[in-house]
Amino acid sequence: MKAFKKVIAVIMLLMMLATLAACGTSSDTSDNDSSATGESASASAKKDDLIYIGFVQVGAESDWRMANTKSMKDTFTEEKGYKFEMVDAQQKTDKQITAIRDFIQKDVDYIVLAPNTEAGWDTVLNEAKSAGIPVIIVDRMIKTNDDSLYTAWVGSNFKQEGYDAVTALENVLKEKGISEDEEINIVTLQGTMGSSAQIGRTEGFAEKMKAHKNWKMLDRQSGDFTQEKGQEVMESFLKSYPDIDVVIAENDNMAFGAVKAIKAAGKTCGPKGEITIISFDAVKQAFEYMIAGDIDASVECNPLHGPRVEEIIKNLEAGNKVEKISYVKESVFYAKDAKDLIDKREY
Ligand code: GYE
Repeated sequence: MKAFKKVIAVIMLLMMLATLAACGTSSDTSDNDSSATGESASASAKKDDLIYIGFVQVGAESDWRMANTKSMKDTFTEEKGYKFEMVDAQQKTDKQITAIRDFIQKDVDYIVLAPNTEAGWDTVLNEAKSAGIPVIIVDRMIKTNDDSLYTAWVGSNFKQEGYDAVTALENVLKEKGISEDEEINIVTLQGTMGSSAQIGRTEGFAEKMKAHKNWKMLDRQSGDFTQEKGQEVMESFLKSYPDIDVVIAENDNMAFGAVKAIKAAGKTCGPKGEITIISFDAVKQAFEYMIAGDIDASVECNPLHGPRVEEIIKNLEAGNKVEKISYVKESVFYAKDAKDLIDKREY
């Protein structure tokens, strides 16, 4: 793709120069004009050497997202040969679709898409395909029947993370000495509805919790992956349900909001508290909350995708085949280990 574009660019440049040379012979100001043209031609040739990447980001809703944006920006620098442009879609799928169309207009070399929600991508990705622009999907996934609409995807196995949250809760309850006959009342703060991270975590948790007859899901509502909304939803849960034992927060930031709501309601949480909190992401601040004794465990979700996407692009540039789907390896962290691990956390 890149090579083809370069050939076109060189042909166009040669045609331009030929036209200008022809003009130059019949113009009085030929010297000035041709030297000026020579300069801008070499400058644009240099710019053409950069690999132009259009990154369509979800938003800035969480610590995870900020770390993800930083990883992309730190990776795709001009020194390393990239022209990088990012659109923050403020958690709006339609803004992302518009951003893709803009990048097609700008004729970028690659579109990197972190889709907000899974549905509705076929039309715009077909447009990218017709324009010959490869699309690399990162983090969340899209739902499509046409695999040719994207070149590769890299991200987390969100369903596995849901399973891991069940294991984490089993371990925490055991640690707290709670038996399998006690009824455990659970509420879930869900992520953005229709996003892969929400769907996988909700489904994974629901599937594995069936093994525990004493676990009861009282309610599930979306806090849209933000601290503010997480807090709001938790406040309403606390009003509706006086006997919550466990909060599953589908990301750390909503868990931070939940901690605030729980404390404001005069209740306690964490390893020594009344309400157990299990969250997802395991960002650095979650380790601080675990050390403070407010969160019990966090299921890791790694946001450092910049180098992974770069690897894919380098391979494509070299004409190598790339993996269509690659998952990142992740684990679970518990409050009791947080102090020893916090300094090693990269995000
Ligand atoms: O868990 C959350 C963020 O898609 C994995 O999005 C990502 C999720 C992450 O807002 O914090």
